Amino acid sequence: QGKEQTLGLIKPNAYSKRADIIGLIKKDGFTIAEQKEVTLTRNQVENFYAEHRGKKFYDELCTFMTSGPTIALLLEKADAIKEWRRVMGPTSVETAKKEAPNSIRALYGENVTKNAAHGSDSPESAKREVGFFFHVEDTYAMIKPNAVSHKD
Ligand code: YYY
Ligand code: MG
Repeated sequence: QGKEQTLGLIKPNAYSKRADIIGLIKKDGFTIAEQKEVTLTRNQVENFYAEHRGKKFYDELCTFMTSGPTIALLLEKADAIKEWRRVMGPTSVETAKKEAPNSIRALYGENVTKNAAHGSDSPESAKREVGFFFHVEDTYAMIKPNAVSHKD
């Protein structure tokens, strides 16, 4: 069975728990092919979450996602897209705590917006979202790691 790739994010509210979350990811059998720490700009988040533009939670979501560092992970596993969404748990932390108490969102989420993690939801979104953060020469987003300063 061939491995599949998906894009995982550890969102700003869970940044301080990144070591624990990365431990769970490895325990669940994912390979972390690439990893990058970024603080997203408003424009980058608005592009990343463009499918949600106009929804009532969009502004709060974009503000939250720029509030601190995010860890982007290129995850590999058989059936990685579905597997990572299973490990993350439901979008709503309330639902996650009821239905998937060991999931990342149940353990590290605070509410439906500050829900600790992101995962691509289809092969098409995985391709787009992996390209958003990695293989920078191929993407319009031009997201750079925090550690690299282009002002020097
Ligand atoms: O793919 P997933 O992250 O599980 O949920 P989406 O429906 O794609 O929503 C993206 C993102 O938006 C979600 O992770 C939190 C936020 N959000 C929110 O703040 N309030 C909602 N009612 C729904 C989603
Ligand atoms: Mg989604």
